[in-house]
Parts: sequence; C-alpha cells; structure tokens
Amino acid sequence: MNSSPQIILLTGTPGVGKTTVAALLHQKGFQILSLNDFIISDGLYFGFDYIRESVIIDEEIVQKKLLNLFSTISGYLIIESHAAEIVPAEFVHHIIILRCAPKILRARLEQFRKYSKAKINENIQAEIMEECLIATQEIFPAEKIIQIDSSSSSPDEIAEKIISIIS
Ligand code: DAT
Repeated sequence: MNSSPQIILLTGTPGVGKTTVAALLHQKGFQILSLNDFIISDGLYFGFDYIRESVIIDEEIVQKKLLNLFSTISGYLIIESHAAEIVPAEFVHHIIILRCAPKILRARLEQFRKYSKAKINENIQAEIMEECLIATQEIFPAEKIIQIDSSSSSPDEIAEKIISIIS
C-alpha cells in the first residue's frame, strides 16, 4: 500500500487527443485512468443532461472513489479527463492541457464523433474561449500547467513530450 501517487492530468476539450495520447502512454508502461470511463463504469453520476449531451457527475462521490483508488497505488498515474478540476489537487504533479486549432478540432469532431452540430459548436467555442485552461488556472499554480498543441504534433510526439516533462 502506498498513499502518494503522482498524478499527471491530461486534459483539454473533447477531440484534442487525450484518449489517443493516453493509449500511447499506456503502451509505454504508464498507469492510465480514463476518468470518464471510471465515472460511467462505477455509476458515479446523477443522470444524463440531454441538452449538453453529457452525464451529470456526482463530484463528491467521484472524489471519494479517487482517494480510495489513490491509497492503493504508487508511482505516476496519468488521468485523462475533460473535467480535470474534479481530481483532488494535492496529488497532482502536472497538468497537461492539449490544445487544438479550432478548424482542425471541428474536422476531428465531425469525422470521429457522433455529436450533434450544437455539441460540436459548443466544443469549438469552449476551445476558443480556453475553458479548460481557465478552469485549471483557477485551481493549480501556473508552473504546474503545460499546454501542448495537438494540431502541430503527432500523438507520438506529444506522448514523448509528456514523458520528458515527467522525467
Ligand atoms: P479526446 O480523447 O481528447 O476526445 P481523441 O483522442 O479521441 O480525443 O482524438 C480525437 C480524434 O483525433 C481521434 O480520431 C484521433 C485524432 N487525433 C488525436 N490526436 C491527434 C493528433 N495529435 N494529430 C492528428 N490527429 C489526432
């Protein structure tokens, strides 16, 4: 048992490449947690918001479950999530925010997601308005926050950048 994992938060607007990069980091031997999968599989939500097309997260119980999980692991844990601010801040070593040029993000969302037009527009707007960056800046010190542009780097290059940040 070890109660002090070092959390690397991998966050950003849907479509920026979090899942892709997390899968590469997993292949390279890192422990990975998809917060969204964790929330869905453990039923840590109140219901579904049909307007925003997303689950309504029970933040209190998510945080409790995360603390339970953290008490069983050690080393680096990469948590991939759009809603990074839920993760208990005291364990967070670095926050990596993937960014993407709006045009490229729109193309990815249109090609790979079954989102409505409204949801795609909402995500593009969120990226332009830097919502993830602002949400993390409200909680974490600036020196822990690193932005990487996924429009100009391949998933492999991004994974390597993250490994060099960790080490
Ligand atoms: P997220 O998990 O942030 O929602 P994703 O990993 O599912 O995003 O990626 C969305 C799509 O974009 C996916 O089909 C792969 C592609 N993609 C991800 N990162 C990329 C990159 N750096 N360059 C080009 N395409 C990328």
